[in-house]
Amino acid sequence: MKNILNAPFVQEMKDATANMYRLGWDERNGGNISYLLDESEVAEYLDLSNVIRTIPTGFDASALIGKIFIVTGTGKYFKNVEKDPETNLGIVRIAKDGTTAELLWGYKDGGKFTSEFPAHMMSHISRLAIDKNHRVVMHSHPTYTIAMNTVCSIDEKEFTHKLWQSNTEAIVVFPDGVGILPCMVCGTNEIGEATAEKMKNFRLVIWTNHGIYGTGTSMDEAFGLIETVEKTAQIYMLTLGHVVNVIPDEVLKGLASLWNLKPLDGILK
Ligand code: 2HA
Ligand code: ZN
Repeated sequence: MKNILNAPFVQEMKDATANMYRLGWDERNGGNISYLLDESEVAEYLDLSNVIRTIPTGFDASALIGKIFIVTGTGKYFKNVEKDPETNLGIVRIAKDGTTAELLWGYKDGGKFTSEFPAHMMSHISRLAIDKNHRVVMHSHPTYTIAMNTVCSIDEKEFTHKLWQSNTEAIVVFPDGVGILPCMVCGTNEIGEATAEKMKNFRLVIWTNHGIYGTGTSMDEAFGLIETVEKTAQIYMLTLGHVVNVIPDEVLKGLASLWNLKPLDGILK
C-alpha cells in the first residue's frame, strides 16, 4: 500500500487550500472543497474495506452511493491543511443506504466533513448529470466578489454582463455566466438544494453576502473559474464610479465567436 500523504489528490487539496488562504479568500474556517476520487486510485493507498466510522449525511445522497470524496473538515482552517492533512481533511464514501458516509481516512481528531456537505454533494449530483467528467466543488469567500455582490443587483444576467464588460477574459472563461442565490442561511439542506438547482445551469454560483461556488472537471478548472471572477470583481470594484471604457457587446460577441463559445442568452445586444 502506498503512503496516502504522497497521493496526488491529497497534494492537490493541500495546494488549493494553501493558495486560497494566501490569496485572502478563506479566513479562519471559511471555505470548503470536495473532490470526487477514482476508486481504483484510492485503492492504491487505502484498504477500502476498512471503515473507520460512519457519519450521517443528513440528506438523501442515493445518487452518489459508492462514490468516494476527499473533503475539507468542518471548523478546520485552510491555513492548516498543508501541515496536517490527516486532521483537516477526510476521505468518505457514500454508503449503500445513501444517508451515511463511511470514513476511510482523516478527520483524525474525531471531526467530520464541512457544514456545507449538503450543498457540495447536491452540486456534485447536478454537475455529474451534465458532465460525467465533473469532479470538484469548491466554495470560497473571495473579498472582491463579495464586495461586488454587495453593491450590484443579484440579477444573474445583469451581474454576468458587468463582469464580462470589465475584463476580456471573463466571457471566455465563463460564457455560461454566473448564477446567484439571494442571502440565505448557510449550512442547511435548503441552501444545498437551491445551489444544486442553480448548478444545473451554471458552474459558478454566488451566495449573496457570503461567497462563491466553483465547479469543474479538475481542481485547476474550479479554482480558475473562481480566480477569474475574483480578478474581474476586483477590477470592477477598483473602477466603480470612475468607468470610462467598458468592453462593448460587439467585442464580447467577437470573443465568443473567436473561441467558439455560446454566451448565456439574453445578455448581449
Ligand atoms: O465552512 O465557508 O459556508 C465555513 C464556510 C461556511
Ligand atoms: Zn462559506
